Amino acid sequence: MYAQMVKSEATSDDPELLAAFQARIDAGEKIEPKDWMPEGYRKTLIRQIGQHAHSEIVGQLPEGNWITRAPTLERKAILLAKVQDEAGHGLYLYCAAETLGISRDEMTEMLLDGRMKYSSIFAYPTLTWADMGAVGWLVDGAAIMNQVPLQRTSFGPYSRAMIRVCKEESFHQRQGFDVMMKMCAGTDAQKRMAQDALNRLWFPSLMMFGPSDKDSVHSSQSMAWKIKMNTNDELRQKFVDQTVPQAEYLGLTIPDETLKWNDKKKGYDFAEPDWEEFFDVLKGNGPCSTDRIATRQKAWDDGAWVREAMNAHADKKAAAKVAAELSTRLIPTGSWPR
Ligand code: FAQ
Repeated sequence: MYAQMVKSEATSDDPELLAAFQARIDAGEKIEPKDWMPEGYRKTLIRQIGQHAHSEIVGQLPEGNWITRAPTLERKAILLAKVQDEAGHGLYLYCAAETLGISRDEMTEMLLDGRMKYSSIFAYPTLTWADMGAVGWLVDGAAIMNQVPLQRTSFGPYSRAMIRVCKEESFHQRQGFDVMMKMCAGTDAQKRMAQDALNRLWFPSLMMFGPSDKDSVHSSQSMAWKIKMNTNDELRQKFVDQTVPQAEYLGLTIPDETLKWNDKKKGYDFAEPDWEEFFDVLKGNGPCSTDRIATRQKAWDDGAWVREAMNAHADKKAAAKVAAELSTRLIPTGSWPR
């Protein structure tokens, strides 16, 4: 439905402008906030960047849960830094979306009332310390696979935000793999914990790339506009091909009996996630969906007084500026009382 809407909005724009816009995209030029853009391009970006920002913010919750329970001071400091990075990613992304004419407040309200989504992966719980390793290894690994190409996306502010985000995600992925290496070299119980984390998070990680290409509503238009650089299935395949040898190195088993190297395609054949479960999570029925939104709602409500105070301060400063300008215009400086 959205694809149809995007198409009709795009065609309702002046065809000459549309052709010139597409030519800029095809030539690899960056589109900047003040440039002309089709309404559908703007809306698609707000949807994708906004959802991406919400994912970074909601994504802090499953990890924040483990800061007080990290096994050593060093692990605590590392996890704390990672969670702070995710907050920073959310903020760059909200800023990038704001250049398209929507405010962070509006986007937050849309998340809270269900008009905007966050990544399905964060609707799953983190049950043990090994999940902190698996989140870094698999979830950040999937995020990097998706976001490295987005550094070349056509919208300037989004592509520039992605450059910094990817550098930090790469550190996150390595810290997760490091936790997994430690667990896998530890006691039998620790290794079992690592295997259990992989078992629970493998398919939800594959879902992060979105539905299979045949069910992806936005891919073709988004790729024509270079908002997306690859299809969902292309990136999922690359992720599997990269991750299987890493699991072998750890001595862990990917929970997929059908997993097999396919020499013809030079990649693995693998089982699809349960798409029914995926679409159910998208409807807000994931194991932690209610809790995640309730936590964001509480943070939003608790922060209301800060937003009000900052707005009042900004209004006061603006009023003082206008008053100062008026007074210099009305009273010539030479005649100011001494
Ligand atoms: N979860 O037509 P498509 C991270 C929705 S950041 C929820 O294929 P599209 C960092 C989609 O919105 C992770 N919804 O859609 C971190 C659409 O619904 P709508 C976030 C999903 O946009 C790590 C419908 O399904 N990354 O992890 C999902 O072309 C550790 C149809 O799908 C990004 O956001 C999903 N997994 O492709 C933080 C990257 N997949 O909007 C903390 C940027 C699909 O019409 C700890 N985004 N949907 O109602 C993208 O690359 C794309 O938006 C896709 C989806 C690939 C996610």
